[in-house]
Amino acid sequence: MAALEAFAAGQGTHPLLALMARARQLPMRDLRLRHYIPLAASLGVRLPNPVPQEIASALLGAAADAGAPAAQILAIRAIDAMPEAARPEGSARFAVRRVAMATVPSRMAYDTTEFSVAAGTPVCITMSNPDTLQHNLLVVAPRALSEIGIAGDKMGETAAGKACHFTPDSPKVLAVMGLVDPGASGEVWFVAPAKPATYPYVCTYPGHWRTMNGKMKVTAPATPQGDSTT
Ligand SMILES: [Cu+2]
Repeated sequence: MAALEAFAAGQGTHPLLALMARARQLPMRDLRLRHYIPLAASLGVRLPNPVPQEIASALLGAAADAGAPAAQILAIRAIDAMPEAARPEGSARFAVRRVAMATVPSRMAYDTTEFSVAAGTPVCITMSNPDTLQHNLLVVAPRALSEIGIAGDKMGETAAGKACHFTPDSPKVLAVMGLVDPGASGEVWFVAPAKPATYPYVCTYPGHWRTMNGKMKVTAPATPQGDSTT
């Protein structure tokens, strides 16, 4: 965080804008495999209140830009972290859908096996882990449950597997919650896909996927609200 602030000062910009510029350059693969945890930690960046116009415009632009998913999530989280009254005008459409779930002790399962969300909605899944084992949660492409589950199994309980949180290097992995220790909780932020379908979520810790999975049903986009032009 100190390095980020120093970098931003050198660029003559706010740390959040510097961070978004860096995030914009991250390929999706980096987002899946390496950078999701540092990005989450970066949310300690404090915004002035009221938010200067320059930052508000940058946030709204990035929040709508699915072409740069790391910067998009960063912007959505920054908006979400603001007090509601301080959020930039036009940010209501980035309201976050929160899904809270838990692991079921000794059952190799999530307590929530299905939820629905409208296409394009920002989602935050939190998972508490009262079990005695580590677990993770990956959101994957339609019909990719067994392919990704088997890829996780093949990593085995190795140091290399743990280092990447048992995240298979596949474009079918859409969002990653890293390993969550016993007694801890984790979270993952992503934007629900634009295409309505059933997207499985799964724990890829070797041996878990067959019972530890669920379905995210993405429905047609909600009709815009509060838009007087339609
Ligand atoms: Cu598991």
